[in-house]
Amino acid sequence: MIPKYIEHIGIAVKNLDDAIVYYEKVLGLKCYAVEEVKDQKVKTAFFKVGQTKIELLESTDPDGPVGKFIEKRGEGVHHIAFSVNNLPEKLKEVEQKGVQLLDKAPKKGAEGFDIAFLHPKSTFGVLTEFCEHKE
Ligand code: CMX
Repeated sequence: MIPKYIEHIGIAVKNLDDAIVYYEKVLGLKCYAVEEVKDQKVKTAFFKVGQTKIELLESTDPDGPVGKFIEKRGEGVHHIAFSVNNLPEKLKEVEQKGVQLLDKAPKKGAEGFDIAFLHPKSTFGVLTEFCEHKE
């Protein structure tokens, strides 16, 4: 079970447009995509930093995962996403090692990735995503 690299870091923000200004005007990164992921109740904005991306997440529903996160913990780092090969197999493997899965099977995420989350209570407080891009 070796993740290939950190695919992205998800950051919960109250307002996508305000946060994009910071990443573009202060850090000098370029927002190359904005996409709504209805299934996850978020609107996302992406920036490339080398091989890794920053994914900004604005909630589209106060009862969605990011809406609840901001209500409870405020803005900030929401999750870390590892790129993996053979996602269904990797999920089985970590489950056998005692990790609680939030998704037993992959779902469709932003940018056409297959994604699945591991519960932060089994991963030392870090909501962890595995993702796989099928060419
Ligand atoms: N990182 C770390 N801990 C988190 C967390 C996060 N992102 N979100 C919630 N928690 C903690 C809570 O603080 C809480 O801790 P305490 O019990 O110590 O208070 C615990 O996890 C359980 O939280 P909860 O409020 O009872 O449960 P929620 O209903 O908020 O659900 C979670 C939390 C992680 C199970 C849910 O957010 C989830 O299923 N997330 C996966 C999907 C997701 O996050 N999608 C958005 C991003 C999609 C994308 O990138 O496209």
